Amino acid sequence: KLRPFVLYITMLSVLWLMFVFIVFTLTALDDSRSREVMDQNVRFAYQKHDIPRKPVNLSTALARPHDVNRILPGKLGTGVYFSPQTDEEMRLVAEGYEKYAFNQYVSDMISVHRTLQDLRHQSCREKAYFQPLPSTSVIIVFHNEALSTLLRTVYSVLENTPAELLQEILLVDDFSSYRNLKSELEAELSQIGSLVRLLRAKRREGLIRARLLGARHAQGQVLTFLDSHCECMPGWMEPLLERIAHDRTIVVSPVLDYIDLNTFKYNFYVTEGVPRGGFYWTNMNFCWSQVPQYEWDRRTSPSDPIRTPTIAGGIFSIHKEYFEHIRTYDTNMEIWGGENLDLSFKVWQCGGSLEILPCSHVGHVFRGSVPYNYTVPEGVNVVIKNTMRVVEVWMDQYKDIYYRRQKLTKTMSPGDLSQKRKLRHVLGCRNFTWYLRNVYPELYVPDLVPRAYGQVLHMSTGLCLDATNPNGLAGVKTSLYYCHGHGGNQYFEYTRDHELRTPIGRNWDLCLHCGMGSLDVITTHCTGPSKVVQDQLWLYTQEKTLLHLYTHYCLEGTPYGVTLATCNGQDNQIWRLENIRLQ
Ligand code: LR7
Ligand code: MN
Repeated sequence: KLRPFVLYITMLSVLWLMFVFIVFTLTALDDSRSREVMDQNVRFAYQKHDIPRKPVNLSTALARPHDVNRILPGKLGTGVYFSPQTDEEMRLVAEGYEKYAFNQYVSDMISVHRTLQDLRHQSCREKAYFQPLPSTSVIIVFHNEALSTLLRTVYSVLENTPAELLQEILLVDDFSSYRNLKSELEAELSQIGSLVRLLRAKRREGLIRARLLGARHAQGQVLTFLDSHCECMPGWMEPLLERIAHDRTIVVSPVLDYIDLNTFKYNFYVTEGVPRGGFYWTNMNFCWSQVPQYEWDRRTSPSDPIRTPTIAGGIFSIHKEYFEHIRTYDTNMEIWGGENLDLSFKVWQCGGSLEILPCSHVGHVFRGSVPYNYTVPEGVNVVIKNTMRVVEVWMDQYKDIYYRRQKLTKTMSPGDLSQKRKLRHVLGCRNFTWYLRNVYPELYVPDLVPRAYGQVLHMSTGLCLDATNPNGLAGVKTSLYYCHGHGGNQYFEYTRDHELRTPIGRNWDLCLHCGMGSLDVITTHCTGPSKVVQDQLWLYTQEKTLLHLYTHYCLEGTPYGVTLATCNGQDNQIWRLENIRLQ
């Protein structure tokens, strides 16, 4: 009589055991997810204003918390599209932009440990680095940097650099004034240990002397400089060090991917799209330029270095002894600007070379403006002063191309240059003509002495020829406008080849042009004098008319614009060119 009962109990127990087993298995499967949640709550609480509070010691920092990326904002380099909902959020977002010129609020939401996907070409990921590589000190200077971007820079170095290659990270505080930055940074760094050292400038030194302060303390064989708002991709360091181990006169830069200043999305450059460095003749600023075909042809593999005429300046590696050999930086340069072209010209002209290494990637937060002033207390525009120190020492007679376009330089002094000039002599450096021919042959070189330059004044109206072309678009109609004297769209060079060229900032200029089938006078890309059709060539005559060589018509101005018309010797066809050097 008991039998059915025993059977019943047995069945129940079996069912119960199955149930327990299933629940247990499911829990085990779920373990990875629960660990993430634990990470979020215990190790890192990346809620607003909470980033630096969680202690992170070196072993956890080096352990690459990959799992954190799976659940947090901005994971793996994605962007955070945040729109503020409350007044308070709006205020905080605005304040972040104001203080840092990027979206600090969003940066604070993103883990300072976020890892990036290794998006590099397969040949880079598979490459083995044979040599015993030299060690490097990473030097990061900052002035009033946001804590989250600064820490993310530091951790991305710690978490993406093989320990045996990283001598130390030197943080140089260039006399920051923002409250709490000091104490909060110190609190965080005390958790990391002696691998990261913090140095402080006793007064505002500017980024150039601040970097030198770091360099003086560096113990690694190679110096690697980073801006204070960067993220390094896995494998970024080995290619840099390997290249320098091969030849210490090569100064190397990673590909600079851009981190969006609004969303902190990491944008990766594939090798075919990588730009290299150039410069603008107009203001002698650094610019990006296309890698020319001859350079693609010289290379045989996607991981080969790309030679570059200039580097952006903030992110590069250089052998410490070579840096000292070329006497480092010009210590008379202030705050920001100029040092990048100074180093670029010096390295090339004095026997070294510059390369971008496609297997090394570092992201940088590119900003439209900087949140600090370019003027020092004495009121000097430091960018122009620094730049004058560059063109005076390295550019020989080509400096005039810059000077004639920058009126401000006429009232300014570059300061004492004797040491710099001596250095060029002692190092036996080549001249700028050599640099242009051998390093940057595709660059258009403006006339050293053009026929005339400056404004083109229309006599009868007193107005000036104006390219009306802020974005440098080809084919925009030219007009007359009141003379503002600021150059820009009203600055023309009447070239040896009889073009009327206006530099638009980039290194391709626009030319005054009138083509077939229309009397509209436009500005468009210069085609050069070799072209058979002379639609961009003008003759400034004894009678002060501008004769269009293709049509044999004259440039005529009206209050409404400019056109071509049969030459008639009337006032509205008379123009005055400035700075006539050659008829
Ligand atoms: O007085 C200062 N003291 C500083 O320590 C002014 C700035 N700095 C720090 C600052 O916190 C930052 O870490 O110096 C670093 C560079 O300043 P940014 O980020 O305001 O400059 P940037 O990125 O606009 O400027 C580029 O050009 C500069 C010219 O002097 C430097 O060479 C920067 O290092 C350089 N940045 C890069 O090369 C990254 C790629 C940008 C491009 C193109
Ligand atoms: Mn920067």
